[in-house]
Amino acid sequence: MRINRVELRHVRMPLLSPFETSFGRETERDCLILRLESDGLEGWGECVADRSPGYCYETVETAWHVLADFFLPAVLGADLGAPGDLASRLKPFRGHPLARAGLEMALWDLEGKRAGKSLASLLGGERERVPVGVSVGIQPSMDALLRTVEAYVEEGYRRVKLKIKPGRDVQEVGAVRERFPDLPLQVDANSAYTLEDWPVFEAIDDLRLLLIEQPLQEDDLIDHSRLQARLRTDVCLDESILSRRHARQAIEIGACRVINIKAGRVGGLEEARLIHATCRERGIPVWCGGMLETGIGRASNLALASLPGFTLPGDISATGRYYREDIAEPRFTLNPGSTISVPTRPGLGIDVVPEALDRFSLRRESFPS
Ligand code: NPQ
Ligand code: MG
Repeated sequence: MRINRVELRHVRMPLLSPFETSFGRETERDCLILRLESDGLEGWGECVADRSPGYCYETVETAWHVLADFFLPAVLGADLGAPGDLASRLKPFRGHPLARAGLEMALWDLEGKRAGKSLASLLGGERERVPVGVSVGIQPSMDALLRTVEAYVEEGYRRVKLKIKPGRDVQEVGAVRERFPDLPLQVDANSAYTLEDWPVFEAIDDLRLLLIEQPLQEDDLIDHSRLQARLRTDVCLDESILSRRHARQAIEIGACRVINIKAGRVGGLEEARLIHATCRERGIPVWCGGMLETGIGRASNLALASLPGFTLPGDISATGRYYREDIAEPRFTLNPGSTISVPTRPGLGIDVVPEALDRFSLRRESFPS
């Protein structure tokens, strides 16, 4: 597979409603979209870096820089093997997993189109539909929170994740649990707590949650293992797990009993698949996280979540959860039973809508120019 040309775009899409987490409140979602050309085929990729380094240190600007100046020159004109071999080609470069993963996604799309196989089948997926849930941001009031959760439950979501932060936790989650006694419920702190906050965890531990996601700092497996030892509720790691080694070590020291897998965070689908295998061998359930993806990244998430070890519902909501208009078709909708169907056409199995993509593009550049 020889890459003849790459087009890079900075895209900004308005969110249907603001999304607030422990690291901030967003009304628009930025990302980078890559279009690769290889022997008359095009491959699409999404780099899930955001405008600000809130979820992780990368931003659309750092990803643009690293792709334009280092990663793209390393692949342009070269004869590439399988998409998973990108790692060896990018070996001279450190870090920037979101930028890596965006490029790798486009290679997987190309590979699927070349082979006439869906991304799910290339990765070893086994499910036609995957169970999904919805991630609910921090709301302006208790009333708004209960109404928002109720609306998603009425829409058919059967697993709800609540974002929490210090001061907006026990009362909020307790009220949702009281109102929806049997709803599969989980929380995500995005690293906002320390072990000093033990009383919060002790209270939350009584609320029959599916899991508590990333309560402590991302570089702190040790305190996560101390916390997990004191909790009945499963700790799930997100930001802390950047590679299969992190996954293995976190499991070995009891830092978590569940892992959230995001291809972006771990540098691509190949590493995601390896983490899935590591967890499966050890009986650790995994689920597919979300980064407010466009239809391109959402299609990739659905393919990944079709692998057999993804036994918990993913943060892969319907397109309409986030966007009025998307840059790819068809839109993803919720099936009865809180599932979304995995694309079956070759590659990612979606079509990018050029007019929509142009309208949301703030900047574009072709390589080689
Ligand atoms: C998480 N995702 O699991 C992330 C957090 C996240 C669906 O909860 C812009 C605005 C980009 C908010 C990327 C979900 C974001 C964002 C990630 C939130 O931790
Ligand atoms: Mg998370």
